[in-house]
Amino acid sequence: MSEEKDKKSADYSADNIQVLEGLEAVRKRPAMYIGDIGIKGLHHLIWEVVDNSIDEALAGHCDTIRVTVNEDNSVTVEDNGRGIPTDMHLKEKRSALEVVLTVLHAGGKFDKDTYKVSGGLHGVGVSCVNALSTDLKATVYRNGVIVEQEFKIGVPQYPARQVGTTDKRGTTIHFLPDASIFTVTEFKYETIANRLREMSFLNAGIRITLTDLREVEDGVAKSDEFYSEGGLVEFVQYLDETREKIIDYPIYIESDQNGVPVQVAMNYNSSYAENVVSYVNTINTYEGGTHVTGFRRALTRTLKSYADKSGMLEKLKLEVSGDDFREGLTAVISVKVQEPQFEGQTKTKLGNSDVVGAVDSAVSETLQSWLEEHPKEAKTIVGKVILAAQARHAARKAREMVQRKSVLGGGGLPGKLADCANSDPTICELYLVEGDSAGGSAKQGRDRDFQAILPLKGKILNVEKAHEHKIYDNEEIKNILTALGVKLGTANDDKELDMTGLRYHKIIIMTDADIDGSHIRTLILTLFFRYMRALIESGYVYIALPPLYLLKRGKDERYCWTEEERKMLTAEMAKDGREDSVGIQRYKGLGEMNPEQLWTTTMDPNVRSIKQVNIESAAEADHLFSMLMGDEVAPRRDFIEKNAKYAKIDS
Ligand code: 0RA
Repeated sequence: MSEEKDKKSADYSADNIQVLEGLEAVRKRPAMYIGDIGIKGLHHLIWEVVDNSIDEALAGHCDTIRVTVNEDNSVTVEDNGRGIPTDMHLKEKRSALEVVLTVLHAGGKFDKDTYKVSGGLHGVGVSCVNALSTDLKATVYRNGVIVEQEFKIGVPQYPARQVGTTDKRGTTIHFLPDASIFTVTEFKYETIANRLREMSFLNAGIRITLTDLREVEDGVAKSDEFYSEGGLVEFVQYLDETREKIIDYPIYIESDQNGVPVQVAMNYNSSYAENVVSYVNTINTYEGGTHVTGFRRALTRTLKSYADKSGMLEKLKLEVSGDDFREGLTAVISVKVQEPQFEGQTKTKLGNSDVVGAVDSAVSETLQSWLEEHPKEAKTIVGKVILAAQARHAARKAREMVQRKSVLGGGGLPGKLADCANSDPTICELYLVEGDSAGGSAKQGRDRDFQAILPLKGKILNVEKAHEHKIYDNEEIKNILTALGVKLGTANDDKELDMTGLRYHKIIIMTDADIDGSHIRTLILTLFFRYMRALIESGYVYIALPPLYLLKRGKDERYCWTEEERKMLTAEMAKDGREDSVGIQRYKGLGEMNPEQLWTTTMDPNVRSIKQVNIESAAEADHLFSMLMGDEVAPRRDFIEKNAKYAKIDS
């Protein structure tokens, strides 16, 4: 390095080698940079590119971002920002554009003033996306000219070159993920849409559009536009769209405490669920952390002190707990932290201890004056807290009763459960089956070594509309709990589910392929989502996929799972093109299959396909469940009509 000036050309190649080594490291261990090489990591590429455009927007230079999924599953992200600088970077002997796209973590180094806080979980920059793409093209509109450069697996195909003039400004990044790196290469519209919607709420005033050129109908591509003027307040209104509000307008809190910008919007609804969604630097912190702790502390203390002063708690003979202040609460917390420390199993728990105080003081100050200025609403909230405390006591009694009974009953497995012989939970499966007749077929068809069957009679209780203590009156739910071997904690606190006694690591919901079946499936999923979320998060919950049709011609019998498959196979099996020579049986219910058929199509691990349920976005899942199961009928009907075949809750 001391002879730097004399060895320009040597430096140049040395720099190049360094760059190649950097990108090579990304290709060797992609998971270290983008989390994983599955569906999540694949989508992470989009977030990484969009984050750059969001940063440009937060710096005040860009208001529109367009994301397009192209027919070949490549993605184009366009913005109208200043454009990545394209001038020659003297020390590196290549354009700034090339540096940004090939040097790890180079993204922001030309622009030290920008407060970069979007993204940041991996925060690896667009060079990572470049390394993991077989083709990437950057087009920059800047200073009146258009400059472009193309790359293959991160390697420049030519130096940045001017290709025209323009009066536009902005950056366009087009990339095709490397199929030899990722286990999945198909982008999912809903996943992208959910994240972009979330982004638009978290960054008010930015217009983000999504277009899917893989899905074109009558010449029009599937498309959505996300734009929020009101930011977090609108986010809370969106989450509570289908719930009955008890306060007309969300409470909004914004402050900058010791360099930690804090934004909170919150409201109360008539439901029993707590729905607190939190973000750090626009990353969803599923596991919560210090910002959520600060919020809870301030909420409990401020409301408690107001309630005490109001005298409303005097007649209440019970103790009020923190949970009671959060029943029916919907809140979005968003903080920006310069050097976030992420902890927890999925690295989505904020660890920075100074954030507790920042959020606590922001929330307590604003909330206290809000309560004083809104006495009517304040009274409504305290009334709700009192009801919650009373219901919690009732629920605890009911829960203790149920748990005591199952202990006294000596193991006490439900009579309707056909258990399996094996007792190793890691290989055991529990099928939750709609109806006694299908349950009977499943019992006969199963492999009784590791497959257990629990038939469910009719519809289980809708837990979205019932208070916790009601669920202990419900036979079907009690059967599910005892069969599983889990113990519920309180509602609203998913941490407390006791899974130590869990008897099956695959819990497979098997319902008919009709509207009723999909309703029952959603009821069961709602129960898991609200009371046993840890089971979903651990990847233990699945949906069975029974076939829709059986095609027959002579001895040739084939099953189809989709309408498309039916058309294709019918054409294939048809003799001399005569499709009426193929017999079609449409399965309306599981009960129409005999045990053997049920085994070969839906239960045999070697051939069945089952969908694993996952929670991509807790906020989105909550919105979906409240919509499907809540009070307002119109959006639900709309949803069911659009998704008559499957409720899209899982991957
Ligand atoms: C470095 C410096 C400047 C802008 C950007 C990067 C930039 C990066 C991306 C990535 C996607 N869109 C982007 N837009 C801008 C600012 C340089 C200046 O002062 O003009």
